[in-house]
Amino acid sequence: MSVEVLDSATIVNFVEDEEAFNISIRDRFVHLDTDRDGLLSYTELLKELESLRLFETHFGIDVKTDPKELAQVYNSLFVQFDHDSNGTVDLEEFKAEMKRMMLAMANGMGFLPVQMVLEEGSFLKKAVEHESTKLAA
Ligand SMILES: [Ca+2]
Ligand SMILES: [Ca+2]
Repeated sequence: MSVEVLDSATIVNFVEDEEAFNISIRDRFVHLDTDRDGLLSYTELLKELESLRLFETHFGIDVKTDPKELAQVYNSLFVQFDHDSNGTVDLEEFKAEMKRMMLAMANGMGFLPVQMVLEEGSFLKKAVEHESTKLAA
């Protein structure tokens, strides 16, 4: 875990760099697919949804959320990922939905940088790393 500052440009640049984004998506997918069947089950995808911290934080402030409510939201997110409703999320579904979610998140941030606690290997962390390699180059 580390505290990083990110803004909407960091996320948008990352998503729009198709090569870097695709590599990260594949990495993340393989990492989440713990039983290695090439598909993400609800439990497997849940780890990703939790690391995105969509609901626990709001502008860096921890918000307490009812676990029951949270489970419902995660459930409906899973349905959103599972475009063909076959009960699992494949790589293409994962990629399409992650892209959409990241852009929605960037939109919601506006232009103000946000401080967030990020997990190693999580998607937002990758976005921050992507930005710093670009600055170094
Ligand atoms: Ca799996
Ligand atoms: Ca599916």
